Amino acid sequence: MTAITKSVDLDRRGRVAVLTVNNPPVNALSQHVRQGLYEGLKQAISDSAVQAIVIVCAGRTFIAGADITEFGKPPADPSLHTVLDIIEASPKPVVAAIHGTALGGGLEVTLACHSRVGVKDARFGLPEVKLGLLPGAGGTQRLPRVVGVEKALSMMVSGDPIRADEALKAGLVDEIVDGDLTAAGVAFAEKALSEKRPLKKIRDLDDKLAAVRGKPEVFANFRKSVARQTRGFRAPENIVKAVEAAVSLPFETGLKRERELFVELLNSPESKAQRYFFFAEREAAKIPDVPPDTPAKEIKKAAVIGAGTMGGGIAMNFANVGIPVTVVEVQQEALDRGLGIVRKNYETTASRGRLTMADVEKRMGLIRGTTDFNAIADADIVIEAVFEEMPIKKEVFAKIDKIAKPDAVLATNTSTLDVNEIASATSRPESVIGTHFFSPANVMRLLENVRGAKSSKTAIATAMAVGRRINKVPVLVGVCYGFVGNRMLHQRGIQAEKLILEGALPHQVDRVLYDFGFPMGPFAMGDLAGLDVGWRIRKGRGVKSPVADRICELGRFGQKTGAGYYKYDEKRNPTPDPDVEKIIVDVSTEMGITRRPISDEEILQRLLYPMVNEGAKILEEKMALRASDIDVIWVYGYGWPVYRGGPMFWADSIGLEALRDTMLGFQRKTGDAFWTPAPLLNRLADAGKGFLDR
Ligand code: 3H9
Repeated sequence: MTAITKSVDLDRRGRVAVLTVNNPPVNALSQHVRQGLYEGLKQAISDSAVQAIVIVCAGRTFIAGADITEFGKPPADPSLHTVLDIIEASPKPVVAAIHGTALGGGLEVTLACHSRVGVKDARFGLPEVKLGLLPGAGGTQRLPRVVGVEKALSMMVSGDPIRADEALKAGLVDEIVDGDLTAAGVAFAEKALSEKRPLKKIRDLDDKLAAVRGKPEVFANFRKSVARQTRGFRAPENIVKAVEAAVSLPFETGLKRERELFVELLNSPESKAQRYFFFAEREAAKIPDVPPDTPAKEIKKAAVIGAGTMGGGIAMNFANVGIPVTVVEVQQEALDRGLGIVRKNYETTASRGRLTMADVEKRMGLIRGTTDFNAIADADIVIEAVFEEMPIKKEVFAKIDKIAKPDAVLATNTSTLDVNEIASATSRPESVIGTHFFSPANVMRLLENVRGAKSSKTAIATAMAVGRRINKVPVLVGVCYGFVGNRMLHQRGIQAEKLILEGALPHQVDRVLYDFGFPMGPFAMGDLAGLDVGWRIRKGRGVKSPVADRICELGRFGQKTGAGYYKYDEKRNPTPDPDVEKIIVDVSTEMGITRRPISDEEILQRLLYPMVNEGAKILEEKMALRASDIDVIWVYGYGWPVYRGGPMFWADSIGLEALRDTMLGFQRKTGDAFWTPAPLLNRLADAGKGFLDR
């Protein structure tokens, strides 16, 4: 065995050379990997004793793509293109032997090879779109030649990998193998040699492209089918353009076009934000004082207290990953209703073809409903999801304390209450932690794990691990009103209300946020969630919100009553309502406010800058570990467009000085202390720094 570089070895098995990449954790194509592959191939090609070459990877996966940390730095030779050229031009067959995930540049390496074999649980994908990029090493030109234009478009625009059986069917792999992968790759190469198979270069294939040549409607239909989910993103359109080039241009010219489109994306703000977010998401898993080796409790059984909308949704998360879960309710009727909704949710998913009825039954079989509180006794984690009222929560926790296993993690799904006070109702506050799920809890990816003053490291490690296990993105936050997400949302809400009183209308405010990239604005969101919830809370607290209160007094609770801030037709399509406009104008008049036209720019600044300012306070109070955690919360919990990174990244891209000065301008105009910049914002603005380079 010869070490070509620190990450690539060359070995020989009879007449077959084996190049092994070993660049943990995911065998990304760092410079030394490219160098190793290039030099290794050169040696193997010039070695007369070698007749075929196998490329295989050590560790947990095949090459998972280009090394993302190299983007934005000066390019270092050899380029990936140079490596692919030498593979494809090799006079000796090159076979890729694949396990784990062949992703991005990794899959592109295999597409330059003459054959591909993979183990049965391997996955194949071009996920560059998730980084705001396109496959820039021939992927947009080669993949359609193998799997056809429509499949290639769908793989590249979704970025989702396909399984080995699907890859085999699509012609993306030649054979599924088992046993020792290197041996299987060598055996395949031997077979190719003994059968004297001609070298198959994907660049020479044309039949799948010819099938759509002169049919622009294929692309038009595809664009239409993805328009909604790709709104605001730049990469999907460039991917489609690159595939159009594959169909209409010779291979080499197509590659050049791919390059242009790739470079355009690489330099785009959208891709910079998405690449930042890739690492932000992974960073959120890291907690400085709870290192990865902290023992986490293995969750074999879970229990959820409360079968309401949240409780049912939380239980589904466990059942979805095969963890038995007990749901406890006080009344049989409420339990039946809650579990009935869970079943209906699963059946709806099945009716859309995303689950089989057997899956539905299997999952329902993992959810056990009971009115007997003692049934939580064998649960490794107990999650309370009852009414958001402190006395009730404390009563429930006192009860849990008496029954739950001594080492169980006790979690509360509170969204507003003090986790420390809840924990004080137990004899083991170290086992208590907040797990703030977002509605619908079975769908939304965000999980705010709330660290109480006494939460143990094991409780934290367990909440983070179980969050990942149930396919959430857990982010650790501290105890404060609204935690991180809702605390910032509240600031936005205050301004939304002021804006409509000063002269804007709900649909203008909503449109500005929709155009920014949110799925909807605050008024449409209120109508969706139900305006009665906030109304009831306000009445309980003796707080007023003149416009919202008047709308609710008319029985307009939002979508469910066919009217709220908007009117809805039977398909729940909204239209602005003159009656609401009249209410708003009346309230303005009663309050002595002279309405004025408000620009979209002012609306955006007044909605989002206060969120950033609150984010600065949250950071200073250490309620979030880092600015990027806040961004993760906003992207996964509130639909902040990922191509704008998140509020803190976005603020940095505007410049904190400009942002702060705009806030001061609003303060001068209104005299409102609301606009006082947070001390951290001031300090960073003065120092010319951003939240992310603190
Ligand atoms: C591309 O290929 C462009 C080309 O078309 C051509 C250009 C010319 N680079 O996710 P994990 C790190 S674009 C550098 O927790 P998992 C990651 O940050 C690329 N680092 O593991 C983390 O570090 P840390 C196309 C990378 O098992 C550690 O590895 N490819 C890269 O849950 C473990 O990651 C992609 O977009 C990378 N490419 O999931 C694939 N990938 O431990 C991106 C990961 O310090 N990667 N790291 O926090 C993934 O989707 C997942 O990492 C993967 C493993 C599925 C592979």
